[in-house]
Amino acid sequence: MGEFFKGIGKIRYAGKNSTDPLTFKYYDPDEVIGGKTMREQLRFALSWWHTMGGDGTDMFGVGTADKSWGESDPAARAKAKVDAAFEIMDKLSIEFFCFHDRDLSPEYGSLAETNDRLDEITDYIVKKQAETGMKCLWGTAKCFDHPRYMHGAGTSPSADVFAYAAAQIKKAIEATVKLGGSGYVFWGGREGYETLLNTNMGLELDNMARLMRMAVEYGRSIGFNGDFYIEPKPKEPTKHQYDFDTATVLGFLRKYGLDKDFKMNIEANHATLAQHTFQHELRVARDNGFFGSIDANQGDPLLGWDTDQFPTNVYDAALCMYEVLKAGGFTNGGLNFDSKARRGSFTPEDIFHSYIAGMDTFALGLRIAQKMIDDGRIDKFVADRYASWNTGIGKDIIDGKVGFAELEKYALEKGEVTSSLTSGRQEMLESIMNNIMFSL
Ligand code: XUL
Ligand code: CO
Repeated sequence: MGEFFKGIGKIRYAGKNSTDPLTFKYYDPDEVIGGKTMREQLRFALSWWHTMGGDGTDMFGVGTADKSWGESDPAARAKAKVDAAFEIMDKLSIEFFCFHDRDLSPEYGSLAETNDRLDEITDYIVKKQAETGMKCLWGTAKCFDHPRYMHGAGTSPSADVFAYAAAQIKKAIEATVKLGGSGYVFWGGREGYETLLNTNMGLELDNMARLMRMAVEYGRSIGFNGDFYIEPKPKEPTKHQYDFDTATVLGFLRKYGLDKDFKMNIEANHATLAQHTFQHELRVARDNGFFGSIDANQGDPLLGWDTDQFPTNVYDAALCMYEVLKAGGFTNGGLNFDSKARRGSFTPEDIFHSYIAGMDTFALGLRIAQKMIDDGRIDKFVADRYASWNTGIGKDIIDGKVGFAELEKYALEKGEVTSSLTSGRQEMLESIMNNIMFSL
């Protein structure tokens, strides 16, 4: 096995004054922030699909980057991909990876052969994991690219397609367990509809829940004790996707009794496609006890689709890490870069520049988020803003001691209440945020 990235050594932390682009300026894996090392707080993961397979192909043109890893035969390429992925992870100090079944090994003539070939690759990965200590963050099944899934997988009108998807997911869960994965993701790119004129939405959602229940039952029966995740996204490729956003998914999970086994995998650009901020989606998950894992990327505010760019927006990363720290940090989850270098960034070094940019952005985000918490001004402002709920009538409402009759009496006695209001101080808080960010 040769070296794929000759001339690129191990990327080291060189501090913020370094001008060497192939160094980390802010990610110092062993530095302790908020009681844990940065590597423990951030749990970075490589995405097998964009990094190892994505060659820049788009609707208007063929790929620009060579992701053949020197092999034309699919099986040899799948194995070379493993070697290249482990080299990238080692050189960037990334300890986790995420995969779709078909990223690891493609489809062959029959499901049986496809499964056998996948076993060969996962055998090889297990060997590499034993040598290096690299871990699997989560696995998933690619139930959206093959034509059989044109109308959905779990929500297909065809029961045969549902059965095929179940078989594929069964195998993907087995692969995840074999690789020691601590998560299993459902992202429903084709689980939705183009028009309700041809769609039995009620049956499709019931069936999606049936598929997820079977996945939980099977996963638990073979020793998977990690988290199942749903990764919400409102649209693209389907016009309307059922897992629209975190709030919608919560309603679904609770309706079907799946809420004990599932958490959220929040993707930044999916949040913005749902017209939410990244922080909003994380807050909804955290407040409901469903925070799990993150697909870190960013969109382009001028484009209405999922551009999956490597994250460089430090403001968003700081607010994200603030939610992560407030949620108690990651347990089974981590920060997976579901991000791809731009089509014009086609050279092997661009993989390294992209990850360095994303990892440094989240390292800065972590540093700032911890500072926001230590500084305390923002948390104190919010606590003071809601102080009326700690005593008096506010506490009586929370304690269930009063109803409409008592509140009417209180309001009649009190008279006009505008004097109880205080300023929301948005501009002051945004200024404090800038002060915290730029005084690092
Ligand atoms: C697609 C997307 C997927 C999931 C895994 O928008 O984010 O790559 O992360 O299927
Ligand atoms: Co994703």
